Amino acid sequence: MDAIKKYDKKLYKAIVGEQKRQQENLELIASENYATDAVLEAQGSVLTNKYAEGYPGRRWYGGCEHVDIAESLAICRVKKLYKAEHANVQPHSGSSANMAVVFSQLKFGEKILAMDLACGGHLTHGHPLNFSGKYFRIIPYGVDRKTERLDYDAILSLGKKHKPKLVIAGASAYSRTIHAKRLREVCDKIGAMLMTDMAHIAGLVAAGCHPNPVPYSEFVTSTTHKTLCGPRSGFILCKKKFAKPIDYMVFPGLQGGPLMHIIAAKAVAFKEAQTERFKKKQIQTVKNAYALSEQLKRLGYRIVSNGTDNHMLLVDVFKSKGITGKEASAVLDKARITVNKNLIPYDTQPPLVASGIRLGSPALTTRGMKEEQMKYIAGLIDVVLSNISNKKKIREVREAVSNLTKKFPIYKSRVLL
Ligand code: DSN
Repeated sequence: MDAIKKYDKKLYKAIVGEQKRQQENLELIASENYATDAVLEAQGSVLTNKYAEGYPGRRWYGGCEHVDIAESLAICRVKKLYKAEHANVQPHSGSSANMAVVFSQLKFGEKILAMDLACGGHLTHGHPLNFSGKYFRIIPYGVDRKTERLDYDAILSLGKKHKPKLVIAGASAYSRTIHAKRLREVCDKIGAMLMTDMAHIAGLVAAGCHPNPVPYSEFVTSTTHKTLCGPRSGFILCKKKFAKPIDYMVFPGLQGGPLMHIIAAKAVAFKEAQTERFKKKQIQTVKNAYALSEQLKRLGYRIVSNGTDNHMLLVDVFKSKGITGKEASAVLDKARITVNKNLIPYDTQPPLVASGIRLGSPALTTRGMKEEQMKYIAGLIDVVLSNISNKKKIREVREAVSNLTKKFPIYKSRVLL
C-alpha cells in the first residue's frame, strides 16, 4: 500500500488499523472470512477502470475483450461448481441478487412466503423497511417453538392457506440443514416458485457439506464473501428458461456498469472453491462449529436447536447467563473476541438488545484453527461471560487471545490456495 501510505495518511492508518484488528482479534462473526491474496489482487486490479455494460460478447462499450474473458470464466466456473443451468455474476451483492429475482418474477403486492427475520431469516426476505417487505405481501414462516428447527409441514399449511407466488428459503441465523428438496415439494403442492438464498452456506454447498439447493430451486442467490471466501459481492443461478428475465432485470433493470474487478475476483474464488484444499477447509469449518457448540454446551450454555449442522451456532446467553446479547457482544469485544448479538427464535428482548449471540467458524478455520482451538475459545468465552464486570479476568482473556492469534497469522494462511 505504498501509494496510499504516501498520498493519504489518515486512510492508510485506518486500513492498517483494520488489518491489525483482523490479525489480533478472534473473528467469530458467522458471515465473515478472509479472502485469499489472489482474490484481493483481482479486486485491486486495473479492471476497475473498465465500463462493460451488457454481457460478454454483447457490450455497450468497446475494448471489452479482456473483461469478457474474466466474466466468462466466472460464469463458467460458478455453473460448474453448483451444476447450474444459467448464472449471472453481475449482482453487486446478495441483496441486489435477491432484488433481481423478486422484481423479475413478481408484480408489486404479490405474495412471498419467507423465513421471519426474528427466527433467523434475512432482511431482504421481507423486512417491512426493506424493498421486499415494502413492495410485496410477506407471509413469514418461523421455526418450531420446541425444536427451533424448520417445520416443513407448518410451511406447507401456510402455503396452502396463502397461496404465495414465491417461497424464499435461506437464512442468516439458522444453524441447521435447510432441505430444499422438502421446500420443492411444498412449492409443487401450492404452485409456487422457490428461491433459495444460500449466501451463508455457499462454501459448504460447493464442498458438498450441505445439500445443493440448485436442482430443487428455480432460483438460487448468494453472496460470495461468507463461507465461499471470495470478494464482497453476489450472484444468481437459475434454470435456463429464466435466463433472459434475470439477465434483463440485473442489467439494465437494476444495475448499470458491472464491477469488472469484483467479477474477476469472483472468477478466482470460484476456481479456488473447486480445489480439494477448499473442500477440506469447509469440512473443518463444520467440525469447528460443532466442537465450539459442544464445548459451550458442556460449560452450561443453551445452544438454539441444541447444536449445529453448519458453520454457525446461536447461543442463548440470556437463559444461560442472565445477560443480553448486547451485553455479551460488548464485553467479548473488550477481550478481542468479535461476535454479533442476535435474536433467538421467539425472543423476548427487542432486536437491538437480543437474547443471543451468533458464533461462526469460517474465519478462524481459514486461519488454520481446529477443534482444539475451538474448545479453548469456548472456555475463553465462558470466562468473559461469567465475569462481565471483572476487568482483571477480561484482561487475562485478552492476553490469551493475543497469544493464540499470534500463532495463526492470517497472511500466512491466506496464501494457502
Ligand atoms: N449481514 C449478513 C449476516 O451477517 O448474516 C447477512 O447478509
